Amino acid sequence: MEKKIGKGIIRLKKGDITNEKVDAIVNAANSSLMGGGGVDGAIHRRGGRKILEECKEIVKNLPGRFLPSGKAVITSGGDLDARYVIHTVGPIWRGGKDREAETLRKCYISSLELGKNKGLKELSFPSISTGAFGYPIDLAAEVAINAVADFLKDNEMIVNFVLFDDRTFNAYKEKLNRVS
Ligand code: AR6
Repeated sequence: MEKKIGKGIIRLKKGDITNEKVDAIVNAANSSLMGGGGVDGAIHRRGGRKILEECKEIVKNLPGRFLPSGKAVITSGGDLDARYVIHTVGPIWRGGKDREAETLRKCYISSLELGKNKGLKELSFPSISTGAFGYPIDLAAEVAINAVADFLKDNEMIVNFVLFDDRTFNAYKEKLNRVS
C-alpha cells in the first residue's frame, strides 16, 4: 500500500527490513549502540562488523557514552544493500506518562532530518519501540505515521515502513488510511 502525502510518498510493506535496497534503513537500537535482539540484531547480523565498529566510534564521542532516546546517528550500511543505517533509540513504554509519544516522534523526525541532511531520497523504517520496548502498536503507529506525514509536508522523500507481522502492518495501514 502507498499514499502520496505532501511532497512525498509513504509506503507500507510487510517483511524484513534487512532486505531493503534503499538509501538508508533505520535501526531501532538501544542507547549502547552495541546491537541487541529484534530488528537491531537482524541488522547487525546481516550488516557485518563494519556497522558495529562505526557505532563504537560514535559512542566513544557521545556525552556519557550513550545515545539518548529520541536521537539518531548514521553509519554505513556495511554488507547490507542499503547505503546507510540510521540508528535511533525509541522510548521504553512506561504506561504513557513518561513523554513516550514525544520521544517516539523525535526518533522519526531526527532520523528523517539526518537523511535529509545527507541528501537521501528514500528511507525505510521498522516499527520503532513496539517490540522489546513494549509500546502499544496502535499508539505507536499513530505517532509514526503522523510524524512522517508532517515531515513530508515540506520535504520530498519516499518513506517506507517495513513491518514484520500482520498485526503491525494492519495497525499502520489503518492510520495511513486516515491521514491526508
Ligand atoms: N525487519 C523488520 N522489522 C523487524 C525485524 C526485521 N528484520 N525484526 C523485528 N522486527 P524491536 P524495539 C520488528 O524489539 O521495541 C533490541 O534488543 C518487531 O517485530 O526490534 O524498539 C534493541 O537492541 C517489532 O514490530 O525494537 C533494543 O534493546 C519492531 O521490529 C530493543 O530491542 C520493533 O521491535 C529495542 O526495542
